[in-house]
Amino acid sequence: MILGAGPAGLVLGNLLLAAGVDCLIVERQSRAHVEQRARAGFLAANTVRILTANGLADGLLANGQQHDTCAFRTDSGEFELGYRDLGRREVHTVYPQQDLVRDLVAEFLARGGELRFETAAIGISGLDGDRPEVLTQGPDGARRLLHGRFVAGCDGRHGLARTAIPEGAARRTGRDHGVSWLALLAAAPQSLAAVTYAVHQDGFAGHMARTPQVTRYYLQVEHGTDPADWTDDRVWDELQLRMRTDQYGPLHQGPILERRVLNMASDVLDPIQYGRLFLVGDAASLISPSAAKGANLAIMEAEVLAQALASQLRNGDEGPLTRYSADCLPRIWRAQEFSHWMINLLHGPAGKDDEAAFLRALQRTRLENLRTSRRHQDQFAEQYVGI
Ligand code: RFL
Repeated sequence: MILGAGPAGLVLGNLLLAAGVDCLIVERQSRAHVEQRARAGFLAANTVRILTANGLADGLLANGQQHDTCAFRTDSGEFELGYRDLGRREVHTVYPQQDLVRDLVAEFLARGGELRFETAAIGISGLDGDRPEVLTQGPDGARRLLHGRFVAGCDGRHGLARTAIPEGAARRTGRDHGVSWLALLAAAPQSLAAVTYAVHQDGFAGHMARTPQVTRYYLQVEHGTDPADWTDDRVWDELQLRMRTDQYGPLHQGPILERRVLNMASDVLDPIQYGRLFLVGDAASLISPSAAKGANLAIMEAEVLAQALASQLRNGDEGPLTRYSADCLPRIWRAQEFSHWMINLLHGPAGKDDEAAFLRALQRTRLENLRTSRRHQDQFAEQYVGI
């Protein structure tokens, strides 16, 4: 039983079907909702490898764009980091998450999988035994009790699965980074060839390609900001200021299609399994979008869990399932460490006091290291484009 039809649940479901393991996905939202929910866009090479090896990459190979460079704009100028120039073979593939979800839903159904939309998991029990149960509520309000051998909690950060682990059986550590981003989707083509991170005294601004017609932008805003306060004109004025368009040329402008405030927060559960329950993706570990790792981690964990479940169900080998958490956590922590480093790279604290000035000087030094030192650039590229 798989809870959630995001990247984690859909990749897991597709891989299980390919391995001859029966599974059922329940998803709280409608099909239209999950197929239109715009989130991630940057897929790592390892993610593309998993999707390609499992026949799930036709859409992204046909329509994704390859990106091999990112750029930084600071008070002291602009610099680019080309990962290929830094000796990396890997690139990012830019493919909107909602398009990937649409492809994965279609493939899961084409493989004969059962996917119940508008059906929420509302209770999980029996995780200590060998026949766990999930209570669901469907669109007609009817409740059904599902039985299975295992439960995969792929239901994201606000899902039910992580709350089903009994008190004391897993430790949650986490941090609110004290920073918020206004996440914007603009109906405008990308203005810059590369992902661009602008570090400005008024706050961070980011430019990221999505599709030929749509570009994602981010603006650092105060905690508690109401997105409705940010009119299209205000958004474009602020983007132009922070992206320093007077120095580097204008941005292609268009209507803002979506604006939402993200509070940058991260957490990790340890372990990410309990009895017959296994957590995957955001349900296991929430990661701030500062380094674009969340969907990638979700897909890599789904691969590990699919292989472990197949070993258990087909060969009776419990080892990989027992090790699931230990196998996934080092990669989760490497991604968390890099995302946290990126947060410190992109955001200096506001304010005039000595501590704020000290932290801003450290931030400038980090950026300067990245601009001038090949060793820093190599390390950045390794973590940015790979996991
Ligand atoms: P999801 O995608 O949240 O899917 C969970 C699904 O579970 C459903 N659900 C339930 N279903 C049944 N019963 C219940 N009780 C349920 N409760 C919840 C939900 O409706 C949902 O469909 O989790 P998953 O699969 O773990 O995938 C995680 C990714 O979605 C997430 O990490 C990324 O979007 C993060 N992220 C990015 N990641 C990248 O790798 N690269 C990026 O470029 C990137 N950019 C981003 C991002 C996240 C963003 N936001 C909005 C947080 C950009 C943004 C703006």
